Amino acid sequence: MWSDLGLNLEKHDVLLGALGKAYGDLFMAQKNRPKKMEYYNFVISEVHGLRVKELVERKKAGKKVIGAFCLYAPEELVYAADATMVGLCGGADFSIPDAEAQIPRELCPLIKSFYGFKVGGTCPYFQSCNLVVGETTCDGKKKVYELLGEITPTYVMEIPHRTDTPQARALWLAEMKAFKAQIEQLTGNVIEKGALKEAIRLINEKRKAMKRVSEARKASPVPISGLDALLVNQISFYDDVERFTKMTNELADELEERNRAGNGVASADKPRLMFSGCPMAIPNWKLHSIIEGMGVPVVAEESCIGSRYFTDLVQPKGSSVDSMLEALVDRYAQISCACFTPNNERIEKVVQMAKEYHADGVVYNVLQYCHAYNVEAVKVGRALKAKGVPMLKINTDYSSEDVEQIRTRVEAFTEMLRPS
Ligand code: BJ8
Repeated sequence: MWSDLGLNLEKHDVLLGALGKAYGDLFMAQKNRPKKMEYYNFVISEVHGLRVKELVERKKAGKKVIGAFCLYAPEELVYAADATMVGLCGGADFSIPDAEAQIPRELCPLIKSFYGFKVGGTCPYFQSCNLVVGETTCDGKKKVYELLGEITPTYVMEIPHRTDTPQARALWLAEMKAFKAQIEQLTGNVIEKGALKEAIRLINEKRKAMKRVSEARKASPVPISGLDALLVNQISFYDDVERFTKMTNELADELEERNRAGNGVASADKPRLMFSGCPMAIPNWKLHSIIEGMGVPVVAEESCIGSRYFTDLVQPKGSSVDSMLEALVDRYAQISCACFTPNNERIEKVVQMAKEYHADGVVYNVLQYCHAYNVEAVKVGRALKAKGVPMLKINTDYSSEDVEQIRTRVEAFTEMLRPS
């Protein structure tokens, strides 16, 4: 199967070895983990095994696999056409040298990581895709999609950078329709209203399950570590949707039970930190592992691999395809990525989340060269300060070189926080 996918087997083995070791060191060493995390352990152990086999089998049955790099790719349309979507954002340092051999070093690590996975032939998910869908969000991604288009079929959605004008709304609807047509052409399936309604239900249920897990983290003591919650969010981007939803609801049941019993993973006298900023694609566990390695729990992620993915649901107001497309636009326009301007909704959401999750402080993650999140940190920090919530901004990449420096800064930050 691996050679059929065109994988670089030698490099792929090195990657799997490193991933397995990091997972064992960081996740399996945690104390008092929820029992239902066993499922996610299993998914990771089979991350480049069973799940890829499922995708390959679907393809053999004539179905299509579509890769995406951003929350703005409307997955409901993909599932309505009986195709499967997988997230391809790169969170590994491992693939960056392959990227840097071809594209500038001065780029966000998330972009270099996914590009490196493709040119190095080391990601079976990338290799399984019939099409990848990019989007016009940040400049780095836009330009790299042009290069990606030279080596793999790539479709780019135009995402308006404002939501407050009728022109932006019209563009969004037109792009939604164009994407639908593209998916229909690729799959040979016309998206009918029944299938679209069912796909909306499917993805809404998945988001609701993830939201239940997130809600449970408002309790003190917190019933699940930030690392485990982050892992659940990371896995949501490539696992089978129905199975993932079922298992995540079971995890949420266990967390709610833990909360009733006061059974937590961190001492209630520790400060609670909220995470905000750039996404942490799998296997980027860097900041969470540093913070929680000090016994300080991370209780929420205001991030695309976090709240921005599951907070808003699609709410159809009618049953025609057109009205459901409108509902998709309504929902997708609510994702407050820093690539938007103005982006006051995000500032308000961060402040609101810090309050709801009883966060004593916010760690703000900027991936190197991500200007959008870096600049927006000014407004976020100001708004949090006005509510008495301190923020620590960390500018980092995927290397381990700055781990000790970050640890020292987080230590100093948490020492001045008082648990609420
Ligand atoms: S909706 S955050 S997934 S664009 S971190 S690549 S912005 S330079 S990942 Fe993103 Fe969609 Fe926005 Fe979310 Fe560019 Fe910044 Fe890198 Fe980023």
